[in-house]
Amino acid sequence: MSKKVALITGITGQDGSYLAEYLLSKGYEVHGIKRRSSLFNTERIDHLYKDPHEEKTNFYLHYGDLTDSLNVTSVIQKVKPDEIYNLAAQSHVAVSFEQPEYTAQIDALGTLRVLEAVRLLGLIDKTKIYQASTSELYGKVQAIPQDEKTPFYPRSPYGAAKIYAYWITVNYRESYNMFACNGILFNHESPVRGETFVTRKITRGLSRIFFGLDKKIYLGNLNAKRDWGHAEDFVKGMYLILQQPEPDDFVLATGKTTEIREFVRKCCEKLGCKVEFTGTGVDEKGILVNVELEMLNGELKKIGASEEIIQHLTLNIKNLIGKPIIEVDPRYFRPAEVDILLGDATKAKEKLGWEPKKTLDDLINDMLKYDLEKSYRELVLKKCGFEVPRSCGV
Ligand code: NDP
Ligand code: GDR
Repeated sequence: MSKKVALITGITGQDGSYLAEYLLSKGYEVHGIKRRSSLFNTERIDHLYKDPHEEKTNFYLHYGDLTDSLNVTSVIQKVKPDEIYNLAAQSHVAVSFEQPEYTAQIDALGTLRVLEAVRLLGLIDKTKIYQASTSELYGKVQAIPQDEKTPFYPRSPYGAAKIYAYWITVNYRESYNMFACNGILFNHESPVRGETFVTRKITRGLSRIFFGLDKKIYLGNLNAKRDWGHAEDFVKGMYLILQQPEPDDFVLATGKTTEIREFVRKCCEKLGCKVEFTGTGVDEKGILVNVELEMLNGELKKIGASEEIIQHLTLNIKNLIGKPIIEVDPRYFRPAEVDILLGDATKAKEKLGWEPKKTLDDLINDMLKYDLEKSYRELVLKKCGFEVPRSCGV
């Protein structure tokens, strides 16, 4: 049997990189669309690349952009994929308030361009399409928990663009008999989550603070609650959605929700530290009130941190007792907020046999291990006289 061919838009993003790795492990030939940029933007997938001059590869990249219909059509014509995973998006909710039109161009019309290309190229009977829909569609939630039947009420230009993408996917399925499906995915994170999303901002920020590289993390709304899973589990669900006999839409979620404040507390506990929140609204602060060195040691060993990291942290963290390490900055408040998301993935469990394997604890362990190692490397460079500048993107 010839190998299956997949095309992933957004392959350089968090989900694209996990999905590419997963499909390659299943023997797929994987093609991805990457944007031209003035600096390399393939850090998350570099480990998958093989120089075709030197060895055989199943992994190919094509320049492209979802704003460019001709380009989308010509890549699909060249690749003739069995499966398209449309993951490309301006995916940051807060940024969508600053760039609403651009967000609609990619997240709404970009999806239309993919669907229409498949139709115009006569690939309807060959190519299955996965659309990256989102729990942001529920926005101002109409029921708790949310499942496939819960009405949508988006609260951002991102959510509004994604609702168009959701319905145009359903419409192409019903109008043209296309195998086009929505995965309505609740938040999922990983060590390679973008650094401006709240979980990564916290694990990265705490790691830098605990090595003495930063003093504080500035956050927005600490009251929001999210249903956080691990990207590694969620991309397996995307794959399963396209392996069903009939096209359909599925919620993927963990069924547990956690407040932002609680996520901070949990991360600190993993490092033997206790954080107490005092004040309200913009005056709220998270103060590091206690460190249990034995616990710090034990927890770090559990997550697999190296001896050097444990030694450095043991020395540093004591100096932080009594210091405010979290502060609220209203700059991160959104014009409209999604207060709570909590998904019910019963349909995915029953029909796809999909269930998340990694817990929130596992997720935090993975993220902290990665970020502690990254911060330690930065500290070592600093000690050798090489300053590592802070990114201005955060
Ligand atoms: P990321 O932001 O990490 O990745 C987005 C990808 O889209 C990147 O590869 C990015 O390229 C690419 N992209 C952005 N704009 C364009 C464009 N104009 N043309 C082509 N490619 C573009 O997102 P995630 O991996 O977290 O999410 C994947 C998808 O799933 C997105 O559609 C997101 O909206 C959706 N989603 C995500 C959830 C989550 O919790 N992660 C939950 C539910 C839905 P570059 O690297 O060059 O910026
Ligand atoms: P979200 O993720 O908006 O749910 O979208 P994000 O991590 O950006 O925000 C989650 C919640 O945390 C609050 N928050 C902050 N958020 C950010 N980014 N930075 C902060 O400093 C901060 N402080 C508090 C937010 O207000 C929000 O309530 C993600 C994206 O991956 C989308 O593409 C995807 O569709 C949804 O998840 C499901």
